[in-house]
Amino acid sequence: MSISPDIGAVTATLGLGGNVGDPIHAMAAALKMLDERGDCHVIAVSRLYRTPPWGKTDQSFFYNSCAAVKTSLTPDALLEACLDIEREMKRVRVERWGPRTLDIDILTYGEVESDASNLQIPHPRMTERGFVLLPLADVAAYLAVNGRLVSEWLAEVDTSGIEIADESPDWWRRP
Ligand code: PH2
Ligand code: MG
Ligand code: MG
Repeated sequence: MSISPDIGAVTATLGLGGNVGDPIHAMAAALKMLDERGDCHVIAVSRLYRTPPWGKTDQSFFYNSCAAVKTSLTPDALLEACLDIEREMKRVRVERWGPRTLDIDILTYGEVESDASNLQIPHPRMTERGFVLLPLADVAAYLAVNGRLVSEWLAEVDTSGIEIADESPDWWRRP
C-alpha cells in the first residue's frame, strides 16, 4: 500500500442542493469533508446559485451547486460517502422532492452508465433541470451526457428565476 494514495482514476460530477436550515453551510461542509478524504479530491466547484423549487413548488427556494471530484472510489463507495455526509448533516428524508438540508447526487462518473436500482448514472433527471445544468456548465460545459454536451442540454431548459448567489468558485472554502 502506498502512503499517498493514487487519487485520480476517475472524474465524477456531483450536484448539491438544500433549502432547510443553512444549506450554504451544509454544502460547503460537505465539499470540505469530501476533499479531506484521501480517496477524493475536489478539483472544481461551480458558483453558488439560488433556485426556484422544481417538482414540488410549494417550498422554499434552494441553493444549488455542482462539483467535479477526482476519486479512486467505486460509484457505490462514492454514493456511500455522499450518503454518510448527508446523514452527518442530519438530513431527514420526509417526502420525495420535498424540503431537505442537504442533497448530494452523483450526476456522472467517468463514462460509466449504470441502471442499478440504488444508483442510476448519469442521473436520470439531470438533463431536464436548470438548477443542475447551470452550475454544472461552470465546471463541465463540454462534458458529454447522453450524447450531448452539458452546454447543449442547458440551452434547452428553463432557467428562469435562477440567480447567482455567490460569484466566487471558492465560496465553499470561506470560514
Ligand atoms: N432537488 C429536488 C427537487 N427540487 N429544486 C431545486 N431548485 N433544487 C434542488 O436541488 C431540488 C429541487 C430533489 O432532489
Ligand atoms: Mg436530488
Ligand atoms: Mg439525492
